[in-house]
Amino acid sequence: MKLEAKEDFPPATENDARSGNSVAAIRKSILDHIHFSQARLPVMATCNDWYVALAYTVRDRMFGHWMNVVQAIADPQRKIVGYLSAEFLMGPHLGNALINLGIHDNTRAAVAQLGLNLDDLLAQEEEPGLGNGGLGRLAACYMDSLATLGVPALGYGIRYEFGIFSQEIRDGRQVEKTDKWLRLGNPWEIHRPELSCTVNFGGRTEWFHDERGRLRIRWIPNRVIKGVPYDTPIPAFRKDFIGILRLWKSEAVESFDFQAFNVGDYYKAVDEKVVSETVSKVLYPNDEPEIGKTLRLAQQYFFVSCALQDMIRVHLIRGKALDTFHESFAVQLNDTHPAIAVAELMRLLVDEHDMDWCEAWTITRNVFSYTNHTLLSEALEKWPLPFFGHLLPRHLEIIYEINHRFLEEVRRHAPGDDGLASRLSIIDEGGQKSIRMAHLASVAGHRINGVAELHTKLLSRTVLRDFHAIYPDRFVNVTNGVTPRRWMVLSNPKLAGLLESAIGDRWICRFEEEIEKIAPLADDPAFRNHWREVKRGNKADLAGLIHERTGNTVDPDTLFDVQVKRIHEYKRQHLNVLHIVTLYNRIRRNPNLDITPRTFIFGGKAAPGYAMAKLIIKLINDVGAVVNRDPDVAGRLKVVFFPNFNVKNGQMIYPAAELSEQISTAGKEASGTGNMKFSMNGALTIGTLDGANVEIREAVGPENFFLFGLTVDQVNDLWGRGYNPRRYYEENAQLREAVDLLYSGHFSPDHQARFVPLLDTLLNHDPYMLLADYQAYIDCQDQIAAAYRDQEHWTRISILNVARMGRFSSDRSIREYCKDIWRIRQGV
Ligand code: B1N
Repeated sequence: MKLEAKEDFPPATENDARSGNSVAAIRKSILDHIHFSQARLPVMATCNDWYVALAYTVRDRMFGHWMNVVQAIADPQRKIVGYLSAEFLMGPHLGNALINLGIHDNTRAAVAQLGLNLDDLLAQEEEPGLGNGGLGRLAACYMDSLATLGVPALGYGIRYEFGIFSQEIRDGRQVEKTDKWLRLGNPWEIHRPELSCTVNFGGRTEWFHDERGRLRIRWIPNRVIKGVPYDTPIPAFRKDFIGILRLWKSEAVESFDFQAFNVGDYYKAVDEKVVSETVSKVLYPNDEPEIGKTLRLAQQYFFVSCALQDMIRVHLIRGKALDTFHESFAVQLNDTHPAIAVAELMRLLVDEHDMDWCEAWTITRNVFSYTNHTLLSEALEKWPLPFFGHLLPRHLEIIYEINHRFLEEVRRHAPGDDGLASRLSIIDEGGQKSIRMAHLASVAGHRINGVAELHTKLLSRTVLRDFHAIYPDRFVNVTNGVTPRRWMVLSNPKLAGLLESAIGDRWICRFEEEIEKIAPLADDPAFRNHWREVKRGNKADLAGLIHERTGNTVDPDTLFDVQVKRIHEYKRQHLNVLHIVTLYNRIRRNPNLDITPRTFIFGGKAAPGYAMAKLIIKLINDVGAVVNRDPDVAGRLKVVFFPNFNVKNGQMIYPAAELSEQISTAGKEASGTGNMKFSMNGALTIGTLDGANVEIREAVGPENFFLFGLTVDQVNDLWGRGYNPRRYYEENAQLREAVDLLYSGHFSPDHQARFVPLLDTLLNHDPYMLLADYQAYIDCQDQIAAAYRDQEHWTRISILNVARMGRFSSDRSIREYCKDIWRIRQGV
């Protein structure tokens, strides 16, 4: 089907009064929205009114592009990507849209003519924090790249009413505040009630005879809710194209209200509404799953069912029969959170659309592929059987059937190997029986991918080893990437300007081919000077923000050493603290010591129930409090904890960083993506051979990367030989001195034993091998301190880091997904 623009309805064009991009057109449009959308007199308009009017002005300019996407979605020749993710950490839309639409400068001018400052309006936007960290932000970068590469894409997720909590630091501790991001409305989304879906829960299944006399199964649920989609356009960079982010809100189904009203039970009706709306109420703030949380499974099933119903609707609108569904859609499972989609598509095809099981399975296998984001066993999703069957009785039966047929295939493949069958089974029979979602995703997916080379290799040797043994061809690697639009052009305009003056602006969407053209300039002293000026400016900006947010004064002429990411023991923020305490001890011993002055900047949220992570936050703040005010330190060391690390704050922090801390225990960080953002902004990396660090080091050159620490093999070896962390403590005076000072209560005079749980863990178990890596880390940091003193050399390395980051654009990642996984031709 081709949607023709009828003559009576000419499409809007660039020159339209409503969508023109001149300063005058933008100014007029803002004023129109103040009047027609906000119903305000300009003199009475609040900052938020102006922000909303501007947001609508910008949104208007995406609707023409939207129609192109509708055309592509309606075109049966074009495959659509359905990206299923429980999280989309988009970050603020306005600044990004101005950049991608190419109207930033004209908008700034238009806003100025209205007597306003664009930065104030940008600051007004509440960030949609619908994700925890890397996984959710990756989904956002991928939406940007899909649009920019012209691939028709629908991102499906949940419109959480409350996103990730906002973090305040009080008395050095994390305090969580609910994130009321929708309080003042959301001008970016289009509410589409006519596309609502219903979703069932609970109840039971029963056999029945259909009208043709065949014996079939139907699901009699005991609860029905409605999913209502809200669409947000994700603009391509300077192309007439967008991606659609379609997020579902849960609501009560009208019929339920009516039933209750009929018997006069008003309160029951209202209660029904409350319970139904709970499903999309709040994002789970953990970056690993909590087992057996009904609401979490309900959330997953809710958005996945809506998404699949929606895709089937689109497919049927294309005028095609369901047996070609896999030609219309490639569906990516962003980790196992949406893996229930496998059973749901089978249910929709077999139960609702009367398809034969084998045919439905072939389609399902063709449609889905699965991305794994973690090897941590505690993070692999499992649902206890009784509990799963209670919420989704029909899906439990379907999973049993999938598993039965799969295990038959396994037994044919390896007759008599019952161990293999039980290791591969979707049902974990050991102890409390449960469903292993990674197995469900791996049985169905025609491709399984890890997110960095090392991670994919470890995945096929450890958690999915048996799958790899029987289906080696399903495994592929797609190393993560990040979008240079948000993470360079938007967040680091000074650097983008310098790059543009040197090599033009093609690097913004042809990053892989173009960015390396700055490499020769590493040898140009004048260019290096400009480079340093850019970094110095960004550091001064961040210093201002740090002062505003924390009251700390930091010196932009010190080395900015930054670790921002979720707080987790495996990420080893406390190893960084051990380095700080070591330097502090050296200064205490010799107050005149000539050391490279550093500012240590930390940021990140701890899961509210993760006591050790919260203690690490307190540790950073307590150490900071003592070090920052010690007169002997004389400003040579500063430690700040930047509160509420999120996308908006990240955009200020990455551009100002000079040293990027990527110090996880080898084998624990699947990829990392912050490591890429830092390096693209000219920070050098201190890192272990973990996740994408390995590839970053290869790309920038080993001589331009500060490597330390045990490798994955060495870590495993050491566990095998018997790891005794206390030995490192006893044999290393510097380490002992640091640990002892922490034990002594020096940094926690109000509560001497505060850090004992953390320190005892290090000395007795040390599951992340901090003590084993301590000396190598300190030695590497000492080298860095020396290297920083040669600013010409440091700048050279910084330029080469940026020049060699071509591979780490999310455009490259998406090209690989298109080719190796989705089998999609690229669009416009
Ligand atoms: O996904 C990122 C990677 O760069 C990181 O290394 C990885 O840690 C991160 C359960 C997760 N893995 N697993 C999660 C998030 C939320 C949740 O409820 C697990 N996040 C990652 C992108 O590939």
